[in-house]
Amino acid sequence: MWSVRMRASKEEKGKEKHVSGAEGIYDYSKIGQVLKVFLKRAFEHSKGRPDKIVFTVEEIKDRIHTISALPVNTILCNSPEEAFIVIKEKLNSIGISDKALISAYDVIKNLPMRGATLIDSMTGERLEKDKTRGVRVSRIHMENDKRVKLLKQIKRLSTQPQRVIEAITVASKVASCSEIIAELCISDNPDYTTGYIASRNFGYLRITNIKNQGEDFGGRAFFIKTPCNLETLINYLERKPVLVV
Ligand code: PML
Repeated sequence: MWSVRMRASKEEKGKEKHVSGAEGIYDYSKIGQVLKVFLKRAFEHSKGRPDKIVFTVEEIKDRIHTISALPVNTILCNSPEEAFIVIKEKLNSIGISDKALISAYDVIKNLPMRGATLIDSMTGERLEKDKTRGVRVSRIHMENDKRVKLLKQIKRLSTQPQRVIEAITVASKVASCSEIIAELCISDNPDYTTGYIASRNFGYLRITNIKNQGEDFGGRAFFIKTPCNLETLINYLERKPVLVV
């Protein structure tokens, strides 16, 4: 099997700005077809035309772990303020401190990164070594039958079901780590205002109006139970192939 990944970006004010990305795990015979789909996607993204597209096609040599997809639910909120109250209540109830939540929001709002920040769930301290890159969850794929089932469930709930499927795939891998208590995600797409919190306790909870239309901040924070072996955790998130079923 092969990991196929695409990352599209454009230069803005001298900085490389992320436009879109895609990835999956495929049989050798599907690689050409997948590359075409990913290329089309890179050029048709609402965030504009990229000026750089990087493809990685890499043979998977490790065993592929199979994990279950998190169950999906939606909480309707009318504003980011209301969303924050719901998120705080849910995260506090599983042991994440206010300090940690505030620290996560601060990074997501003010320090744009491609990857996720790792936040100590008690002290709020940032734990990732590379604070400009963050941690990137990779080598993931949702099994086709599961994808089709979930698409049926969410197609009336989201204008962008594909985005939701990809987010559930990421969140399921993240939630499969015992060192991570929960995740908070806000899309960096200015037109997409639904975010989520996810954990093994309450599954994948979509939160509407987590930010206002037009705001272009966004990112992911993983709340970590310390002490933990960060190197092993990051290696699993970034490098271990996982199939979500
Ligand atoms: C992103 O990739 O932009 C984050 C996606 C968040 C999806 C939230 C949802 O609608 O379930």
